Amino acid sequence: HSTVISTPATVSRSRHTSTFYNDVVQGLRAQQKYLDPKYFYDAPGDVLFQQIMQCPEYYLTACEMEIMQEQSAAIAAAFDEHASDYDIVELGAGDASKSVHLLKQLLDNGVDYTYFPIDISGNVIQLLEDSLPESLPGLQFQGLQGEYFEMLKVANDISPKRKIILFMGANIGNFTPFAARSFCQQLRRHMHPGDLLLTGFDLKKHPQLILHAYNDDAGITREFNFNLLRRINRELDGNFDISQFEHFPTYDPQTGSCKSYLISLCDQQVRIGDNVVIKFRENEPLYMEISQKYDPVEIDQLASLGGFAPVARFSDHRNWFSDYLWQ
Ligand code: AVI
Repeated sequence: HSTVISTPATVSRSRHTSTFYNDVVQGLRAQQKYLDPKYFYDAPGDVLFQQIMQCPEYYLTACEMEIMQEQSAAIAAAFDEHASDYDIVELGAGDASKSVHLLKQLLDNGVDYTYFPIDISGNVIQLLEDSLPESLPGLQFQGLQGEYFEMLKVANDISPKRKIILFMGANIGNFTPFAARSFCQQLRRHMHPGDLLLTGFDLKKHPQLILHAYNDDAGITREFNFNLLRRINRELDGNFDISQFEHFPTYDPQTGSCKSYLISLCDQQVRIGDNVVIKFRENEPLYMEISQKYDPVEIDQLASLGGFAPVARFSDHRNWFSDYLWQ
């Protein structure tokens, strides 16, 4: 089983760009200004996120890497206990540097599966197409660029097998708890009986550790946030003056909500294209991202509200991060 299927399904650029424009304008015109963090991930944003994952303060990647490196055999065994004849679908695959350990374990076990990495970034899918044949010789895979549910349908059209869905890297934390619940419910509606979900959660821990992870000393997370303003300047003909905004990450240990804002440093006007002018007051926040932290009780509640039943949990040695297997 060494066929490589390598034509990515693409979403047309013009449609993508106009959705970007509409979302940006809607967010900036709102009473409480916000941007959708999914737009962080253009080519420069992908590079910055890679650098964040290397930051000593950003413990999440190391924790999940440890789980994948040391517990892939146990995870694969749990897959086989609860599913048979399956493919692997990864939502928000990124560079797949963590899942690659699990994928290798499954290959070593002789599991006959196709890997469907889904990512919003065409750039990421292209990188995977280039790197996977080398890092995992013999892997059957099909990169899918686009929105998760749309592309999950495509994967199900291509292969009738059961799907084990990977949603790792605390991506679920980029939804509010309310939105995470409706995401789980929606995802479950796109899944079939016998499908499984492996999803990563960053756990509540000392607030300072969490805040520091989103405020690294080298300032890469700050650049990551600024890059979205730069992207608006580049792609939507905006004129954000980055020097007039300050990166302001927060963490509330009670709710577990880690939120990032950009604070306007003065009264200013920002133009987007020819038709839109946005006014910022001095000290007005622009809400950029939530990275929600959970405790195990909240995770079990989310599973049951989303229509799932937890079947296994894999944690790093400090218990800072958990990957949960749900059915
Ligand atoms: C992708 N996601 C899980 C990251 C997080 O931790 O919320 C994105 C990120 N934002 C700032 N640093 C990392």
